[in-house]
Amino acid sequence: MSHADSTPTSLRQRDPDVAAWLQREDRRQASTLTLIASENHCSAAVREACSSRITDKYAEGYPSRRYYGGCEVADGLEDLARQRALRLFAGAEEANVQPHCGTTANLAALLALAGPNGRIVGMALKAGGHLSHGHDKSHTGMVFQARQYGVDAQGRIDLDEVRKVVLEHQPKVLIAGGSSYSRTIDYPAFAAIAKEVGALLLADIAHPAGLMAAGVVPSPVGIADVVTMTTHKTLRGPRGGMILCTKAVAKAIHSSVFPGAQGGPLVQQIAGKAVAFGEALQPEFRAYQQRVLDNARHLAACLQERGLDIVTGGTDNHIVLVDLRRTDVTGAEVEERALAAGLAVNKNAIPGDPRPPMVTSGLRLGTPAVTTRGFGKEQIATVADVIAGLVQRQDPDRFRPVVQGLCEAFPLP
Ligand code: DSN
Repeated sequence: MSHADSTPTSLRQRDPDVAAWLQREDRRQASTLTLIASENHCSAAVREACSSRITDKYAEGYPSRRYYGGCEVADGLEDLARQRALRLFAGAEEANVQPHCGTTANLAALLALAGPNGRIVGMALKAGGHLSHGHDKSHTGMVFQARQYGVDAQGRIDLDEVRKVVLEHQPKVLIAGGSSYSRTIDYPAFAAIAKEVGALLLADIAHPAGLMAAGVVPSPVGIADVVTMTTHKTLRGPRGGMILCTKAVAKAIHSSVFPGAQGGPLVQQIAGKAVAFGEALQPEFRAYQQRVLDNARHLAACLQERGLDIVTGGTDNHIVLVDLRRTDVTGAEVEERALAAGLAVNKNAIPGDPRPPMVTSGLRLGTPAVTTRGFGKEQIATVADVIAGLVQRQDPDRFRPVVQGLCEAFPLP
């Protein structure tokens, strides 16, 4: 028998340490309700594609223009993913499915559109934006001349302020989108502001991409010059990024992703994206996204009934941002207590937060993952009871059985 034949092939036999950690993660996810707005549970088919042998393949370049031989399968998968992406986001002219993540997608897109040291304007992280929209700790705040806009006292984007910042700064790129903004963004208004100064509009839809693909909330596709996103949040695909754009900027975008920002694409992730886009083209996906939205609205209403404040008073998407300032607990404390009860949530700055980012006065909740498990309004109301109890400093152990019961009744896909 050859050496290769006798080598154990299963991960458990070959590397019990790593296998044990991964098993532990399986158990953690199964016994935890994920209410982190940026997380979801992708299908077994997506996971199978991502763990396929094509992880071995180098495919620098683009389909039919690779720097390596043997890329015919990589070409087929990338073409399929791009075609499905363009069907899913009708109105987009070009798709690039290679970005490894949302931040890479944003950096590549901004370098393509603004160039090094170019001027950009985006929403401040503390107002609900994202690090990669020009925050000074992000390369986007170092490589570009960035200015930021905030939100008004109610937590909503103030288009007059956006216009004022844009007129003053004269950016090459205006960014619309965020990571903890729960209200509809007026993309036509953003496009009009960008047009006034000859800027291009970049819409970052990392969070609501799935809701937009399903048509349950308004989309910037067909309005913005470039749309960036991640594929693993509401879109429920594998971890990764994607860029949609007009033909006018496509050449610059593609060469900014490769060779500009990345080397070989993660073809196994592209295969997973193709699977996820195929799933998202099915009618069930629209029904799922409608439930995500309905559940988020119900969660906001239930929390308000239980005396909690919600930033902006509600939500138009999958995010519910709880304002804890009128309570005597911080975001960090509730995050820790929730975990003890079996809920994964994240502390989050709220607009005008007086506390530092590792403490915060807010809690960001999201419904994509629990909706994938099958939650409806009744289960969402139970979750609201648990969160309200934790904010009132009730013992987390008291809630563990009810959370465990929900986990068992609504298993992972
Ligand atoms: N990690 C993403 C989120 O949680 O929204 C942002 O990068």
